[in-house]
Amino acid sequence: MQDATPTPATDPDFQNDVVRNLICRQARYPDIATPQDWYMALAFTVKDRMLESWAASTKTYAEHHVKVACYLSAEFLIGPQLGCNLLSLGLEDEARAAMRALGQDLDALLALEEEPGLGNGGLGRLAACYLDSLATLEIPAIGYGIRYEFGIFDQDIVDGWQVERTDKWLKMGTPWEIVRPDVSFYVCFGGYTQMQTDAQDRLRVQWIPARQVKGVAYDVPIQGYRVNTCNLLRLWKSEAVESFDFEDFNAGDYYQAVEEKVVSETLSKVLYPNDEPDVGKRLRLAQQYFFVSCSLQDMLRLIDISHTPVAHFAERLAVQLNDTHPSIAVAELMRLLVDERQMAWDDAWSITLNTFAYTNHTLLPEALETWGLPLMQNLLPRLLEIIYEINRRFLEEVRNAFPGDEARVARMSLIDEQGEKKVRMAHLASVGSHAVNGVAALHSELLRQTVLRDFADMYPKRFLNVTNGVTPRRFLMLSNPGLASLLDETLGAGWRSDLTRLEALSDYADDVAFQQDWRAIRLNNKAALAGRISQLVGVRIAPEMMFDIQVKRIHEYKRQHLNALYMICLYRRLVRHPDQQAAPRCFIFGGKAAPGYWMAKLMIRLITGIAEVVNRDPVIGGRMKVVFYPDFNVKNGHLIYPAADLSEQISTAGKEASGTGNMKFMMNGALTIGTLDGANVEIRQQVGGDNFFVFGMTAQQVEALKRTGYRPGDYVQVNDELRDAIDQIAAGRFSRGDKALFAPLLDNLLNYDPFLVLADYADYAACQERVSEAWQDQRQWTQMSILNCARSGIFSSDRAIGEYCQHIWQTQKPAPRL
Ligand code: HBZ
Repeated sequence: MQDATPTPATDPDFQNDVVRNLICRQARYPDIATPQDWYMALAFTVKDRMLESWAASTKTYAEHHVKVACYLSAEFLIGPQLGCNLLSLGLEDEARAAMRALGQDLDALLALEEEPGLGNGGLGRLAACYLDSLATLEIPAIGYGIRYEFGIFDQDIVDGWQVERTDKWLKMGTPWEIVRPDVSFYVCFGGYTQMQTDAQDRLRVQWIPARQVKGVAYDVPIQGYRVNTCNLLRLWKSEAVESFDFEDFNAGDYYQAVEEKVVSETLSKVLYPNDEPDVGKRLRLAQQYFFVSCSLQDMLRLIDISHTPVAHFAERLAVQLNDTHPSIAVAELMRLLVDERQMAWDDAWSITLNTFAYTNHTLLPEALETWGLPLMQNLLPRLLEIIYEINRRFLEEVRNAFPGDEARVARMSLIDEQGEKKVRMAHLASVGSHAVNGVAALHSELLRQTVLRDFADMYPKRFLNVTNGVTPRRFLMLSNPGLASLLDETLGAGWRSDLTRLEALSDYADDVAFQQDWRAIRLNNKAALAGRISQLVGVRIAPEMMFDIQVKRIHEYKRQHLNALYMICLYRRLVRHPDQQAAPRCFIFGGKAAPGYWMAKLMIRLITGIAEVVNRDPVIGGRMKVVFYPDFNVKNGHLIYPAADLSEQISTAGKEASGTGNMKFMMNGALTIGTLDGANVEIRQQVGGDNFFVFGMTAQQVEALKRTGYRPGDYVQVNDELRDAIDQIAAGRFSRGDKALFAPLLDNLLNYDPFLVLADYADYAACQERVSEAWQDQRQWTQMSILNCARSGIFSSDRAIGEYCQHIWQTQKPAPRL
């Protein structure tokens, strides 16, 4: 059976267009063109095709008066674009042939592409997956964000340590954006407010800013997969409002003008590289307000040009707040409606509430964003007034609903009055949104029970769950073409537009011939990764080993050090038993540490230290290897996910909101070793307990243990192997004899261990033994691998976006015109 996926007709002009673009847009002729020139020419050719599709979409949206979903996010980690766009347009073969005819290798050109690293990790990547699904499902949508000149830093590993290098993704220019000087808005900062009477003699507040910055739109087209729909990601670049006034400048004014230009342009200069908020960073708040204000002004512009009365704003636009980073939008929309459009407060509030919805991505108390009042007052004085007014009305509502409960009022207030006073952004987002969601079932439940409990009490219907999803275009079709073809041959192409159809694979799970094909593809993927690792870090790995992979940001709650402790145990066992051959394993890590997060950097150093010892130990031979893969990013992910046998998802239960790497691995046939945390819980439900290696305390047990007093040292006392591993670290075994190096890490573990690494250790190690045993039976393992892929369908971002559209945004694909 073969389902037909719509593939565009062949494109006879393709090759000519590449040459034309080389000459007219790159200003090069073929004989002297560099691979970079060819890449640009090819990318322009592809982008032009997308813009045709974009024009068709825009026309359809305008004619249908559709509701548009706006996704507001400080981060969009979109990854390399060329491969995905070729895939979506169905032009891969065409492009390959055209480039071959021009003497170029498509894969070499793809490898040249610099990815826009406009995000830190899961949250930014999720936003990118959602844009992909919105376009593919043909939902009218715009992503709004910041065009950082410098994205997330590039990571080098030097002498075992992380070294950050500036990400200059724009140095060769990017072919994917369209600058729109005509779409630009002014954003105010600082100054003061005053009362003023308007034309109708009504009192209005006027904000007299100290300075203004201009935001200019840079659009990145987002092509849907094999559909004639292309949406936009609109990123704002900051610019100085005025260029120099040469007529009457004097030296002093000139330098003042230059300085203002520099300050204004700084706003969109650099992405903050932390996956937790930067406490009190003025520039960060300015960035947030800058992109939010530009985006909302742009939405009002769209409302105006479609001749829709502003009163109908919420019927035409649904705005999703990706975490609290854009949550100042609640106050900004009120300002735009009340101050600039002279709307009554209650009417404006009703629009605001119906427009916004808020997604929370973390329960960690230290990660909940707050802004000190002095900073808010100084940078955004009018916004702070509006927040006070929202709060005054809101607390009145709380007092009415819970008379006499002043403790509750204090807990729920938008202003934290303890210590230095702060605005609680999660409260602002929850009060100003009609829907609040967590990103996995467990996380949404814990959100209701813990950080937003009072809000869930007050507005129970507002709270819902939308489990995350990832795009199968990038993370299966593009990065695992071998597997994708096998799926096509076996199931037809229907799975490409409906990933739940992978379920039909279950029938083949113990089919010997199919298993052989499955293993051959996986071995091929593993050989490719091994080749790359050998080039990058000089470690040679046999593709037949078990590839045990943990790639994600480095964080104590994600517990890379739990994995490290187990590696040491295993290493010590192999040293003691030189003849033991069982389950040769290669442990592969990747991920960036926030530059100021010392403990995370030390965790990297521990892993590289273990690698140094294990990989050079002749007694170990090929039985175990350890690799830290530098600079884990979206591009490197393409090679890594399809090559994993085992996916490590080992965060402390209750701490990882969802995880999305877990889904990418599963989709590619990796088995998971994981705690009952985030979306692991649902992954396990889907694949069944027999096909998932679960270990560790539950979120409830974690809380109970903390309540009763956790003593990490006790766990070391009763576990010889664990004690030995810790002793080895302390003795400088993995730090070239330096006994002091890891002391802070060990002290923290032995005396505090906030993420219960030691409490979960024994169960983790026992679970790893079950993994090794399971690996011995390759038929059984392959069967589990197939079942993991088969049951990954619901973790497609298409499913997640379907839920947002249905339950939160009330948006849909425009019906075809008759
Ligand atoms: O969002 C992640 C969660 O940790 C992960 O569990 C979830 O799957 C994913 C998508 O929902 N959170 C982040 O990635 N958070 C950040 O990157 C971040 C960035 C800047 C901040 C705070 C958090 O200021």
